[in-house]
Amino acid sequence: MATEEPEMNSNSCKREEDNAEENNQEIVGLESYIKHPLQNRWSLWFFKNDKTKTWQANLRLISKFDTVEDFWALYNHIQLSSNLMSGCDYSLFKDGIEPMWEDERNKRGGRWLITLNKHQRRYDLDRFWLETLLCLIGEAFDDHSDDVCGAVVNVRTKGDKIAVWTADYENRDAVTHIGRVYKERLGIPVNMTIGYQSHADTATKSGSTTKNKFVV
Ligand code: MGP
Repeated sequence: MATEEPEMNSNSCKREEDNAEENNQEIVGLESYIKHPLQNRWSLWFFKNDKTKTWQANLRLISKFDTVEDFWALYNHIQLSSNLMSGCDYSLFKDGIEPMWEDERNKRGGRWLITLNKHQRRYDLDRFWLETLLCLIGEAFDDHSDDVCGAVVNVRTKGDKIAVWTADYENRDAVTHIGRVYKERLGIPVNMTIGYQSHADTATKSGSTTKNKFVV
């Protein structure tokens, strides 16, 4: 009996090995066709400035995605921001949030704004926007990623803009953490500051600038 035990064990080990091998094959098999899920579903919007229409009527939903693969399929299918006509925007927002100040999830919020000079369209616009998209879909802001609503790129002759929109300008910790991480991810030098403005201030501004609630 005592001699049978190791044999039984080695048999059962063998069987476990076989199972593990089969399971591994199964995992490798599944890996190759299951898409990699994102934490959130995202909507990509496009804005084209048709002056005969209202601002809201110029806004169009392009598509939604919730996997890494579908993100790249969409990204590779559409024009780079630098190829868009002036006056156009892309917006990427969490599913269910419309890319406008009025949305319930935006109306108490604000944005970290990156203003680009004219030379930066050529060198920075597309890589900054892609990095912004990756920050969003990759939930780069740790515990504060829930405060992120979306991001917008405005293509404008006077200078392009990119912004990350957050839910509540009173959430100081979330806003400043998001700003610090975002600035670092874009590789903006420490001696250059970026500002955060509330949508309420932006929507009611009278001059060309809106006062910053925070800077990093
Ligand atoms: P814009 O497109 O964000 O910036 O806002 P742009 O074109 O650089 O203009 P500037 O004013 O920042 O120099 C342009 C205009 O679009 C605003 O003045 C609003 O009339 C309208 N608009 C922009 N946004 C983001 C909204 C919004 O969320 N809701 C509504 N109702 N109008 C908006």
